Amino acid sequence: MAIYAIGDIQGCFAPFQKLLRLIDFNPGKDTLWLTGDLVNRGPQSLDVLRWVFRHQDHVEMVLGNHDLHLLAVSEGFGKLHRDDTIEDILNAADGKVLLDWLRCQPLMLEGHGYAMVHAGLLPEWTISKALRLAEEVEFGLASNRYREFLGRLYGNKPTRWSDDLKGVDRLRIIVNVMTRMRFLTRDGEIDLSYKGELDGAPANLVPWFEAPGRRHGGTPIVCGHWSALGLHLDEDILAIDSGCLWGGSLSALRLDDRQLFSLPCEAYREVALAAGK
Ligand SMILES: [Mn+2]
Repeated sequence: MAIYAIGDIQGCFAPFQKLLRLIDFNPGKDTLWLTGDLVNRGPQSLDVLRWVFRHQDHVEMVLGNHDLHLLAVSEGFGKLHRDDTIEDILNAADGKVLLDWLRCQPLMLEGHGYAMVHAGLLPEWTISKALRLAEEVEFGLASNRYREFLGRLYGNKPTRWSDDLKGVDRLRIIVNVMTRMRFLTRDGEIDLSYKGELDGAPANLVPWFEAPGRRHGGTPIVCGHWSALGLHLDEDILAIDSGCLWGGSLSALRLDDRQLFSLPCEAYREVALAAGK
């Protein structure tokens, strides 16, 4: 019995299945933790979503920005981008069932001595506070007013957390931190513009997990979202989006002993796209 955390799959169904064979995943015994962004940009988003739905008793996941984008677009908010690959989900006969299930997945979770979130946490949030804030969003998404929430999801503001924030501003900043953030400015403002590597980042930016005054230490955080960062495994931060979609690799980290399993996905995207998948 083992727990494997797997980074952003983004519709790369074939490498995902190959990775499951590599780790000899046994759904009767093992559990998968998925860092979110199950869908989009890759060629087989619908297959990934169907697989995870079918194996939901053996999978725990957190929502990523692409998952939320899919939900928003499915309700008529936001718009499809040129390189989005989620239309087949929107058109599928079982699409509504899949999307209703996806909408009720958490934004953050904790267990077995670890926490997991798609992008990151603000330094001033403890793990228990962050879990409570995630619940506020989860409640909104699971309630019958979820369309109202999805319709006002997009936007980069507010850029600074305050306990006094209310309403949609409060929910939007929680979502932006947990599903989109990579950097903070040195004075603590959320920066959503720079998405590149650590080397070459503007001097006024600091990665969220190195921001001063962090109050969420002690519980290692599993996250994804930042393929340009690559694998970043240290005591407290386990960032495992190794860029499968971009010809990098898809990674599984066995949480019990931190054994890493990585599958090179070189040129996977080109091959899959050429095959019309
Ligand atoms: Mn993401």
